[in-house]
Amino acid sequence: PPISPMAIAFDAEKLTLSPEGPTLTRRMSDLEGLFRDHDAWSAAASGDDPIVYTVVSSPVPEVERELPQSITTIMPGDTAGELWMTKGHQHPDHQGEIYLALHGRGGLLMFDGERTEWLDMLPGTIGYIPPGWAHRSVNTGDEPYSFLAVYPGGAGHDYGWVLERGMGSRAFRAESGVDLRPYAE
Ligand code: PAN
Ligand code: ZN
Repeated sequence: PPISPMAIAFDAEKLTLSPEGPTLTRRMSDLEGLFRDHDAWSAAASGDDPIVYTVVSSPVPEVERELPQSITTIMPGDTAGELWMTKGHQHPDHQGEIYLALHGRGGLLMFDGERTEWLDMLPGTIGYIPPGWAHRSVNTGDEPYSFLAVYPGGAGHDYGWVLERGMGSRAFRAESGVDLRPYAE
């Protein structure tokens, strides 16, 4: 059954939602096949296996016609220079999505299978993900990067799409913040 209208308290300092739904934690070992340097990834995954990002959800369920939200926090870091990032996914039925940057510095990398787009995400930036664009978030700074996502409950997450096709570009640490390089290089 659909849930009732509700207020969700957002703490802008702690970046928490209350009430809160499930929290997802992704460690380095959950990110197999994503970083360019497989050996560096493998060493980190089998070593201290750091937390790379967390996703805190609101209680709104991920079902058709609902409009859930979540806050993703990506830790600062890089693996052989490649900035820490989310796995990235495509929505199977190509629904759009909205991100609002809350804290830190980040980027929103999008790929439609041919074209790549990069948006700098600073607190207050709304990043719009149009239908059919796979999306990955990257922490380009030296503190945690957090953003709110709002998406159709039936959107789903196709991670295989990104494993198969990549994201067009990869984001590496640079003095200016980020160096975007073609995926294959
Ligand atoms: C976001 C992402 C979240 C984690 O809520 O799911 O940032 O990224 P991955 O799902 O790629 O691991 C979203 O885009 N939802 O649709
Ligand atoms: Zn999404």
